[in-house]
Amino acid sequence: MKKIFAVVGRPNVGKSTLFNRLTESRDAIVDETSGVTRDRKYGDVSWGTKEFSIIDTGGFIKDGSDVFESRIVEQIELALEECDAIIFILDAVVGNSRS
Ligand SMILES: Nc1nc2c(ncn2[C@@H]2O[C@H](COP(=O)(O)OP(=O)(O)OP(=O)(O)O)[C@@H](O)[C@H]2O)c(=O)[nH]1
Ligand SMILES: [Mg+2]
Repeated sequence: MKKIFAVVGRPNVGKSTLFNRLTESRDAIVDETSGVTRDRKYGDVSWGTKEFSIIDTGGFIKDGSDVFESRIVEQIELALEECDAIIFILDAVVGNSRS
C-alpha cells in the first residue's frame, strides 16, 4: 500500500506548486491570489525508486470567519486523518503575518 502525504500550510505558500512538481502535472491550480485551493486534490508520485500519493489542500486559516475558510479547514482535517505523514510548507519571507 502506498504511503499518503498531505501538503499542508497557510494560504499562498506554494502547496499546489509543490504538488504539481511532484506529480509532474498541472492538475492543481497555482495562482498568486491567496485561497485558490479549496478542496483536496490527490496525485500519484514517482520519486526515484519511491512511489507515494500526495494530497494538495487549501491554505489553513485559524478561526477563519467566512464560510469558505471553515470549509477549507474541514477539507484539511479530512486529509490529515487519511495521511501517513504531513509535508508542512512555510513561506520564509512572509513569516507569521497574515498579509
Ligand atoms: N518565490 C516563490 N514563489 C513561489 C514558490 N512556490 C510557489 N510560488 C508562487 O506563489 C504563488 C502561490 O502558489 P500556490 O502553489 O498557488 O500556493 P498555495 O499554497 O497552493 O496557495 P492556496 O491554494 O491559495 O493556499 C504562485 O504565484 C506561485 O507561482 C517558490 O518556491 N518561490
Ligand atoms: Mg493551492
